[in-house]
Amino acid sequence: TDSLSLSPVPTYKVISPNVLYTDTHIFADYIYHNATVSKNEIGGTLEVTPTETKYKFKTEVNIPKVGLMMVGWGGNNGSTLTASVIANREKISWHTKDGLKSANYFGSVVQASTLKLGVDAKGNDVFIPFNDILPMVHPNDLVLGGWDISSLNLAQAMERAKVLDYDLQRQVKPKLEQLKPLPSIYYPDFIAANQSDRADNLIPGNNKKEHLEQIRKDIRDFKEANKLDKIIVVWTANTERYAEIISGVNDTADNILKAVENSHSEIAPSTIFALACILEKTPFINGSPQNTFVPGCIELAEREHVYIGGDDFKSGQTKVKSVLVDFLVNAGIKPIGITSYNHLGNNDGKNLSAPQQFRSKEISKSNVVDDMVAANEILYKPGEHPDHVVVIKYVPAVGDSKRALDEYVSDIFMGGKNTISLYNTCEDSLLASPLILDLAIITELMTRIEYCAGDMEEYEPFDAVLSILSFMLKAPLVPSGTPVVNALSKQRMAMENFFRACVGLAPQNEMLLEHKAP
Ligand code: NAI
Ligand code: DG6
Repeated sequence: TDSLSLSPVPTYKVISPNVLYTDTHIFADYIYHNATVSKNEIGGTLEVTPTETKYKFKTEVNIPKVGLMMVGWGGNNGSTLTASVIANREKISWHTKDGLKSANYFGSVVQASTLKLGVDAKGNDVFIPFNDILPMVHPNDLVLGGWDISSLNLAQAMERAKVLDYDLQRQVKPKLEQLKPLPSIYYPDFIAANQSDRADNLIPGNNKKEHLEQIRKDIRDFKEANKLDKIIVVWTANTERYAEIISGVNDTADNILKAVENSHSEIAPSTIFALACILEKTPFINGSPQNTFVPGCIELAEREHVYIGGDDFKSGQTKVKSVLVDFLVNAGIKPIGITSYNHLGNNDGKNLSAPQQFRSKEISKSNVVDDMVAANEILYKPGEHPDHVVVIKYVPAVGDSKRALDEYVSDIFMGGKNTISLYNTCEDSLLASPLILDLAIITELMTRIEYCAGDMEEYEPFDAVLSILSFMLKAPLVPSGTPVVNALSKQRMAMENFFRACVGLAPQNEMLLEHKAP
């Protein structure tokens, strides 16, 4: 692990009898405060019992050498991310009509946001970079690679994407020309027919078991060739149609492995990648909306104790929605109609112009307000929902610069109506690419944290389904039977407070009692 950008030495130290630092680990004893609520059978009153659960957390502090392999590496997100990491690594600046620009990691929670550590002697907040809370891999140190059904090298892919400024493209081109995606799996039935003309870089044959084995080998070879300690794989390839859930085929771990051996038609490329990763003990994150994680795939991840996360990067319109609806409902205002139009002209938009692929995206974009609505029975009767419509149109002329138009109509005080209209224009890939980094970096960190609670004798990893990634995802995958949280502030709090717990710090509460009752 030569020349890593981030020292494993933390920039702060928690002084507490509950926290122990060793050369290899941070150990923290933590009390998790919660409250259980039950209804009194007789009077119907809610009875609330404060609870305390003791946890121990153990975090490995040495930062490994990590590979990030992207499926769909030659797409807009994959090529934009690769060019941007190289530009950051080499501290490149470039000229635009607005002046000189320099490489940055804006839009990455991990790289460009801060969190409050505590207060100083005068009661002023003290902030640290998010990535200082625990030792995390720096994006400049990631070894990038991946697969694409299109054979273009990364320089050609970057030009095709038309996302980055020409003067930047010009400077990173020599490095990108050397990078070529590995051949991938193409089952035409799963993505739009309009993608067929770029499918010229394929693993031969129709045998799904052989495809799975080839992907497993690719992961092993990449690890070996680059002397990596770990690999994280992120799906940033085209949105697929939903796979049908068929009993005996993809409903259990054993059935799905058998179905792959039989090359069953309902096993999607993204599921082959997920299965290959799980069998290689490599975390796999799905950045697109399709149901890659069919029940058999989730069962396999649980059985093999390999982290999985998804679905669908939450980049722009949906991120705002998961803030705005949370704000409205928590302000006692009742959204009754949400209408979201998108038009975009990149290859993602082209693929989504096909009905089945659009349907996958429509589902992930539409479920995002469910938890906020269900939390307020003053505004919404059980089962009641705002009208919620999502429209996506392909308009080649606007390229990657997606337009998102939203209208929120709400019932307010005394029969009044409130209408909020939003219009957002933005390079879609510049919003999504930093999320790939956050997903990979937090997932890698999670592989170095273990916990112990109750009568457990050993430290163990967490549930295989990484709900901690929800902030970056439109339709968060959560462990079976646990609630989905979509509200952005809650998702951020969950990440921040979890990492604070790992260094023995109490959750952020914002009570500011030191100023109110000094
Ligand atoms: P893109 O269409 O530019 O890139 C996708 C790439 O995947 C293409 O290069 C294509 O050749 C490749 N591909 C398709 N099937 C493949 C397979 N089986 N194996 C390997 N490669 C394959 O799309 P873009 O804009 O990069 O987005 C990627 C995905 O991320 C899409 O599914 C999109 O819906 C999703 N997404 C994008 C967001 C954004 O803001 N850009 C936000 C949320 C999700
Ligand atoms: C049209 O909406 C294309 C989609 O791929 C989105 O651009 C992407 O999913 C981002 O969506 P959002 O709602 O997070 O901005």
